[in-house]
Amino acid sequence: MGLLLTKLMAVFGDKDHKVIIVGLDNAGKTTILYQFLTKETVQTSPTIGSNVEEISVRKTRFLVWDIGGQESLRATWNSYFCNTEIVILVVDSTDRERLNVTKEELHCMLAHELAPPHHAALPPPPPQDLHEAAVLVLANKQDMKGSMTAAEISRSLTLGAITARPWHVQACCALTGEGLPASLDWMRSRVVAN
Ligand SMILES: Nc1nc2c(ncn2[C@@H]2O[C@H](COP(=O)(O)OP(=O)(O)OP(=O)(O)O)[C@@H](O)[C@H]2O)c(=O)[nH]1
Ligand SMILES: [Mg+2]
Repeated sequence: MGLLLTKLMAVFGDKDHKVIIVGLDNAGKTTILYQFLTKETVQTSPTIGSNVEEISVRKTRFLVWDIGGQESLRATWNSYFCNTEIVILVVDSTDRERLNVTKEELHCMLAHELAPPHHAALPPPPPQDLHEAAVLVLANKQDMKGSMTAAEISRSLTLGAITARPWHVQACCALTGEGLPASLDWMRSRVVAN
């Protein structure tokens, strides 16, 4: 009943759905955030901290957090997990050398558990981890020669091992926006009743 109500509220557009965008530095996260928002390519610099924007997809509103991916910032990702419905993992499809690091970050993130403090007299607080989040992997930079395909990335990240939640891989190019409308459609399909 709770889930049905959530989905109905999403149809009528009165709830923001929280999304976080993670991935290694230089993957294209900020470029994707602003392509989602403006359908244009923006000049970016490495993100220190995060950017947040509200994106509407046919009356469904997403509050999208783009988090810096430099090594020193990755330990802060878990402070954004609370109430997240969708995790977007952006991969630079030309960065074969660091795909293993991305894989470790992904599986570590999904296994993260943090029991929030709970007072017996109060209703349970919202989950602080990603147990209820769906995962969208964006195989970005498909315009670059020699980029890995979405299927290769899916295999290398062992996405098949994720059985407890919905996940999807989408090839894209943040410079042209190719693949991003399909990504937004998938995100919307996760939070809105069909
Ligand atoms: N060729 C190509 N370049 C891209 C694409 N997407 C992003 N870039 C470039 O990759 C570089 C890094 O992009 P950002 O969006 O700043 O990367 P980020 O993931 O936000 O990086 P951090 O903020 O450091 O975590 C920029 O020079 C972008 O123009 C793409 O699809 N193709
Ligand atoms: Mg950035």
